[in-house]
Amino acid sequence: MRHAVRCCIWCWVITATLCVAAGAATLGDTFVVRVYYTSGEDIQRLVTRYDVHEFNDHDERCLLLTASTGTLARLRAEGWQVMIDTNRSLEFIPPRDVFRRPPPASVRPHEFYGNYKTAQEIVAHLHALTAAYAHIATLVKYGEAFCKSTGGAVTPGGQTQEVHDLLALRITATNTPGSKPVFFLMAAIHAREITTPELALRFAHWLLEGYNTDADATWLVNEQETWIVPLVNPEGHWIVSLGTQPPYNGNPFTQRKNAHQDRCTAWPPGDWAQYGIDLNRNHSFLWGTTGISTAPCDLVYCGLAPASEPEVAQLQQLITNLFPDQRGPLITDPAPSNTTGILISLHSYGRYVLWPWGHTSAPAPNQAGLRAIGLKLARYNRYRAGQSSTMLYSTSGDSTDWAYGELGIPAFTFEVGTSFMPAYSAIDSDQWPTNKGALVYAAKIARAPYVLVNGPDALHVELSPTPSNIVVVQAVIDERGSGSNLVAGAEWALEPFHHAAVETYSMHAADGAFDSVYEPVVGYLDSAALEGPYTMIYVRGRDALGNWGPMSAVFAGEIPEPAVGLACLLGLLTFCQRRFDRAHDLFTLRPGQRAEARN
Ligand code: 0X9
Ligand code: ZN
Repeated sequence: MRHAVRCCIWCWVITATLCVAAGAATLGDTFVVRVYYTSGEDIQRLVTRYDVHEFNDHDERCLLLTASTGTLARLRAEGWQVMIDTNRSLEFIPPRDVFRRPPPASVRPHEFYGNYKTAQEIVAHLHALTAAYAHIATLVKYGEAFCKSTGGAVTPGGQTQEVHDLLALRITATNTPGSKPVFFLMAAIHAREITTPELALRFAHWLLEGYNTDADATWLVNEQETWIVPLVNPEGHWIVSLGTQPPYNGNPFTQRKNAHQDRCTAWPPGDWAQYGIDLNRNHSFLWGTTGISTAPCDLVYCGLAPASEPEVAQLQQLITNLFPDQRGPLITDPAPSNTTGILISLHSYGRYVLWPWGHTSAPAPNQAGLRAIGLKLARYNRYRAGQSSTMLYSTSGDSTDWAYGELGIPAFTFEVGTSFMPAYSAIDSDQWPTNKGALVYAAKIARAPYVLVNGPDALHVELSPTPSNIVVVQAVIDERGSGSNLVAGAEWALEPFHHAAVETYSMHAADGAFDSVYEPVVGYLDSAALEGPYTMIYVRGRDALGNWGPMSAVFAGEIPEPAVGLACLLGLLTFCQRRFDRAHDLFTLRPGQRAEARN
């Protein structure tokens, strides 16, 4: 009964929406449909046979699928309860006049579907970045994609497949010695998830342009290595953009897999059948065990063998070279709490943060740590967070199960956005601002993710001048996303806290007592200390359990002019007069040397 009512409401909503939408856009022959399930087996059946989106409505108990009219008929014939989701269908199929117009010959050839970069353009962009930032960025060829490594190919439509190297951008200041923690960011293992390479490139820009202008970007480049693979599946990306080119002149093709024509001749790539191997089912950890298909045209075809595809084999090799193996051989072995390094694989869509295991609903041996990090990342992007198998569906051979299962790397899938191919403007209006904080946070905890996630964040680090030679260091220590214990302390230093023999200086609660989960803190330093080789001030906070969180920094030169500084100072002085007085007693200031705390 409840169902019948819901059905009628749906019919009404669909009809009404269709009428309202008629002026703006019309549905084509591809829809986004809701398919209702009753059991976990239903989910797995749908996932392995249809083009299921990264969406699982646990309340309504339905999945979203892309379906052509033929697929729709087939679903219904198989007895599934299916509803067309009109709004999502319209979103999925953009207005013809905007995107389906054949590009005039004068249009920049390296963009498609608005301003999305073609594979060639992404390669050119990477070369340009490494040329402009040669002191901190290098482009690493870590292999060749399938068609390049096998001598090329022609599509069933007669076009010569564009072939590609596999490229990674390594960002680090090479003049800081020693082995460094690694943050590995990969994107577009699924070709049609075309906002993800753009997000990876925006993170690269943030680091490179921020070097020497943003204090946090600067220490991340100095102290760590960031590896960015914006196009894990470059030849698949070329197929996607081919849909917008002559003779097709339509929407991008929804190619998900690589360009390996393994016993499938389906063309053009559809939601129901396309050639290629699903690279996110091809990794060698428990390959081929669940959530896969062995039919070559299926969307989740796992290939003939573990890591059979060079895109996967070479990626696994690259990651293995960068990270130590930190997990034992047994499926139940946890990685140690001081595990170093972190990996994020960007997918679309659904607004999820997901962690291993993906192959089983059993918790991973590091479930508590993975969950703590996942929830923290989701605090930044406000996505829903959960174990990938239970939040969505089970898969095997995905990148994050491999990275965690094989090497113990805390590895996360982000499902960004609300459709595969939104208007290009959605990247800068939504996806990048939404995810930037989460990516920066992941980078900041890369040294010891399971440890640092337990401590509070250090936010809003600022310096203010005083009438004397004392500079006030201010910050906010925020424990709310890290276990919500009380903040119990904070400290600043002129070097990163992990440096040997670093001198650290205590900070005080601005309101006089550490008695909250969110504490503005202040410290004091001798401005003479800033005339030395030190260019940044680092701050970190500690909770009542003794957990230190990741550090944040400010440039020593970022002391506001007195006019602004005085305004700040007036507020500060009334706020923490007693602390300020006490500070004079606590510090011995020696011109030209660093301030030393006596406590
Ligand atoms: O199915 C996938 O490979 C990922 N979703 S997508 O829609 N982008 O294709 C999800 C991988 C996460 N793992 C599990 N859900 N087990
Ligand atoms: Zn994906």
